[in-house]
Amino acid sequence: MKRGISVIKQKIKDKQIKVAVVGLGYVGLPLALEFAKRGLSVIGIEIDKHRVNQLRKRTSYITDVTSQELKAVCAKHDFVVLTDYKGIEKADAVIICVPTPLKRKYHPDISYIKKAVRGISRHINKGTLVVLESTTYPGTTEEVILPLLEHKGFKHNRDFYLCFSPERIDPGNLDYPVHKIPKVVGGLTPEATQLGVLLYKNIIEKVVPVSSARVAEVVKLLENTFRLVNIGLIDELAMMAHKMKVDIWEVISAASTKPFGFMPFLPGPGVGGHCIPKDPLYLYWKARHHGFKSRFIKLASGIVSSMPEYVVDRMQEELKHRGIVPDKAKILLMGVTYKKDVLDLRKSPALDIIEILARHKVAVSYYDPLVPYLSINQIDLKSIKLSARVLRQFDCILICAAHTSVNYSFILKNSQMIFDTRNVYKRSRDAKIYRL
Ligand code: SAJ
Repeated sequence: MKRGISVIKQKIKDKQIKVAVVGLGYVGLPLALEFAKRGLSVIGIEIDKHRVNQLRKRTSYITDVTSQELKAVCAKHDFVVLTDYKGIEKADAVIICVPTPLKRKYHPDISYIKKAVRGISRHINKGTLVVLESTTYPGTTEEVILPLLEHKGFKHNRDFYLCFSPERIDPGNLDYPVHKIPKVVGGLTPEATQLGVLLYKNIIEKVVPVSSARVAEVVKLLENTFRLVNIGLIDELAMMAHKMKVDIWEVISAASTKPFGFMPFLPGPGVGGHCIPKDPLYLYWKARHHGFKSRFIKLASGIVSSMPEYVVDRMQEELKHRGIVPDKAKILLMGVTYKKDVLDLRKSPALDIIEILARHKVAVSYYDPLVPYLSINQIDLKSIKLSARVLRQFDCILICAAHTSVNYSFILKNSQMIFDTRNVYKRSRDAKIYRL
């Protein structure tokens, strides 16, 4: 049945469309639930059978989605979860939220996108709107997805409509749930953009159309490259300030009083997570194909990647000052996730630090209330049971992630030395505290 743009447009306006969300991770699941909560029929397509079973048992595996919320939405609304792309046959709109990791040599890995699009193309009906949300290099939508969907004689802007709309989910940020985060949408044609805008207006307060999918792809990469470059800058200034015997934390706090033209970033033990270390390298890689070498991205990436080594060197320098042989020291890492209060170890600098210390044959333990055990390469560790007696056994407590649930005055009272990479102890002049 031929479905021109007016048909799908009317269906979206009448909230009669069925939305398929491909990939039910930290982006796809909240998005799927948001559409379902607004009364649209939602088909979730997830290839991980374990996740599908959990969802069917109404058990959430995403921090930002509670099992209670999942139960409530599924009880009241129309949200089915499938492992097979056959579900696409019933969909009027398909949103792709699959991972875009890096391969070796920091090259983009869009194999998940390709696999998803091949599955979709086998079952897509004429008149369907397809939106890619996964963060990727500029040109992916047009150069990779379009040909895969046109393969069986489908023609863009006649048989289907294609957009890019960057995901902006911020895990753990309760101030900005999905519907409050403005959504950028760029289609391969104005008609596609218009449909994308109409679709997201069902769930998001502010939708921002842009002139093309390529612009929308670069918007997301600019946002995260901006963060990487500024984190690299403040990490470098922290190293510089230490040499100059200037407290970088006081400098940042005072600079932040400037009401315009300044945005504070904080030094840290390195940059982890699934976005900031990776997204700028997608841009760097594509720019190289256009004969442009981004010095900023390369430099910032290099600086933030050097922070774990720098933190270990600094800590060992301070241990020496206290008459302790660094490689004989007993170290306790406090907080191993990539940032505070988020249960996510992906590219966490704390893991790099553990590996560096292990290479020095240093006895390293960790405590993290969110992470009961961890295993990296051949190193298997369990989070220690925190007590005054145990704390006193360590020559240095190295704070890498400052979870709010930890009692830092208890830690201070019962430790011999603390290396604080997150300025937990702010103005404290206690002689046993060292900071970046
Ligand atoms: N970091 C610093 N100093 C800073 C900020 C971050 O060292 O001033 C470190 C963090 O400790 C962490 C890494 O950088 O290891 C990334 O931190 P992040 O705050 O950027 O958090 P992410 O990785 O969760 O980034 C996400 C991104 N969201 C999306 O891509 C949709 C990012 O665009 C958001 O701006 C960010 O959340 C956010 O603001 O929380």
